[in-house]
Amino acid sequence: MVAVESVNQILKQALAEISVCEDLSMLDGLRVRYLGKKGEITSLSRSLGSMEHEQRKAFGQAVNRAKGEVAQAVTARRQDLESVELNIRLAAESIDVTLPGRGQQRGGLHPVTYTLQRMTEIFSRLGYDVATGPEVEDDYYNFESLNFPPHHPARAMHDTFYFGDGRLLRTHTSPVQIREMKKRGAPIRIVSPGKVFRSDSDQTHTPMFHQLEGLLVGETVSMADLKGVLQVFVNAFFEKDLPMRFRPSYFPFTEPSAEVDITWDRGDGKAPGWLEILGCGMVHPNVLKACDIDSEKYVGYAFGMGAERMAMLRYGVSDLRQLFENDVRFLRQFH
Ligand code: 2NL
Repeated sequence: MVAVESVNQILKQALAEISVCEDLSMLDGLRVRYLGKKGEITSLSRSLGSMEHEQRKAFGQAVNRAKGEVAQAVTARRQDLESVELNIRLAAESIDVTLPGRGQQRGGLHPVTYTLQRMTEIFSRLGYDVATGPEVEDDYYNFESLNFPPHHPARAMHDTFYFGDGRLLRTHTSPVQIREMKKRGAPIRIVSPGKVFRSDSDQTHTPMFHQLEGLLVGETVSMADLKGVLQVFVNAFFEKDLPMRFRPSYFPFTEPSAEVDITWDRGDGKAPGWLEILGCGMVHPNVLKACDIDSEKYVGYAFGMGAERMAMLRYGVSDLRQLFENDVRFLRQFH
């Protein structure tokens, strides 16, 4: 029975190796080593021919049992290893659907942009067309056509940025309205929002700011119409009835000219004071003439106001510089 003992010995050895095998390709190597064509157990069958009947029967049974047990052990081990591998993959690829999302930041426009849009829209609803034009202008469109005499001190009021070649950065959006009057003639009703530039920089002035100008030219236009329209605008913009007053002023391009104040409660307990918010007047006949509009037949009013000032009043911003720092913690509040 020595032969059967050796089969059991190989079987024991095979089962031991299979039980500790840790990977699938090694396991297949073991299968080939024991059960393959030239495998250790397969080879045992070859010695059957030389055996006596009784011994052969016992040996054959032992070999067959060994083959069966090894095959079964390999299959069982393979299933174990495959399930371990699958669990590792499932753990690695799992998605925790309860985790919070990454979120999406919402963008928005600058408060001055919202304000300029709001100002423009109010006049749009009143029937004004919206006109825009170049930020780089020349002396004619920025000054001469607007009745600024050459070398007149009023030009100094505007602290102009010059390029040195005759071009300049517009100091107001009036040039846009000059271009529109020349193009379309009278009657006309427009507003021109946009960036303007003045070489001026301190706590209350920035070298670039935004403005909305308005212009209406017709056959029967009066200062009373101007006052009415501005009162409607102010009430719409601030969403309440605000007392207004007109103070005489001077601009080269309007005559008469006025500055407009509203009453404003600063919220400091003191009585509300007057606060200047815009300049306006009746278009000077020389300006109409420069635009080839008959100044005997037509009259007009015009006004201009700064958007930063209006934004500060609307949103309660106390320092102009906050509008230019672009600190997102500040800007986010206006979305
Ligand atoms: C202010 C004052 C003003 C105008 C702008 C204007 C335009 C044309 C003709 C006549 Cl084409 N006038 N614009 C008139 C009066 C005042 O602006 O303080 N702006 C911030």
